[in-house]
Amino acid sequence: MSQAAPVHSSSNALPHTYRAKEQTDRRNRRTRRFFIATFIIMEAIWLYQFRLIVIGDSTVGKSCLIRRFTEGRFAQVSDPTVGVDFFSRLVEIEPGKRIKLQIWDTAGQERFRSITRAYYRNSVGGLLLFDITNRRSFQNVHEWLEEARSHVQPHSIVFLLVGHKCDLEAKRQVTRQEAEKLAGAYGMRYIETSARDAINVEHAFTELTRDIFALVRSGDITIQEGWEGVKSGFVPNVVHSSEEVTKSDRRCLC
Ligand SMILES: Nc1nc2c(ncn2[C@@H]2O[C@H](COP(=O)(O)OP(=O)(O)OP(=O)(O)O)[C@@H](O)[C@H]2O)c(=O)[nH]1
Ligand SMILES: [Mg+2]
Repeated sequence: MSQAAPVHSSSNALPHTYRAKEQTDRRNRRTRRFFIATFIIMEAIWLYQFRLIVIGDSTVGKSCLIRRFTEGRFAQVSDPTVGVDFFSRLVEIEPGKRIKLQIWDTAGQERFRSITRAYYRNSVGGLLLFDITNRRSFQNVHEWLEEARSHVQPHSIVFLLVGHKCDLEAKRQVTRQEAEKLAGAYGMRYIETSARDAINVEHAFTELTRDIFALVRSGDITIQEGWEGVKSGFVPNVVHSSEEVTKSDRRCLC
């Protein structure tokens, strides 16, 4: 009687080198998914999203300040902003507490005013810039504030007054004292910054974010349907792979 031929499972029947390659590919795919998922989680978790607006005369340095904050670089030559530009960055205001900032960079030129006006209403905070070497830009601060206040109704914006280009001390036309006095009269903080030398750039955005966060925490600013100023955080619930991150649901951490 002839002996039955041994039965191999299909995977056992595969040549050894092919099986090894398949295992390596599987492992690589798993590792890649893990890193993508981890990256997305790192990027995705924030407590709140705040919308900020940056205003002030043309050439005071709004775009350069925002670029220094979001991209970490300074461009000596900067084209005037046309209408509105959009930037975004996460900031950690306390260990483990991250806020996503949506920053609207507006054109200072008068001819774009009808466009930029539309962005006040959905902003919870803003930087009001003047150039410390340009007295006229300081005198126009009042006009900018009036413009913002009249278009933000029924909400209000938490502003920070910023004296920009503080690296140009020799050309200064506005003293720190008078700028602090004006800020005090408006109930704002005052900070001097330089995008060129990266002075106080992080500080300006972080302080403003902290001030808004304190108002949200105390209930003075609330999340409202149909208003983009403050949105609640995004936290993935269960994460096993990059695909599941995109499907995860949103919940408020307030
Ligand atoms: N020395 C110095 N120059 C700066 C600084 N920030 C901006 N500038 C210069 O100021 C000029 C205008 O900068 P922008 O950022 O384009 O000005 P802006 O306020 O966005 O102007 P608009 O878009 O027209 O409203 C550019 O030549 C910049 O190089 C700074 O911190 N120090
Ligand atoms: Mg600009």
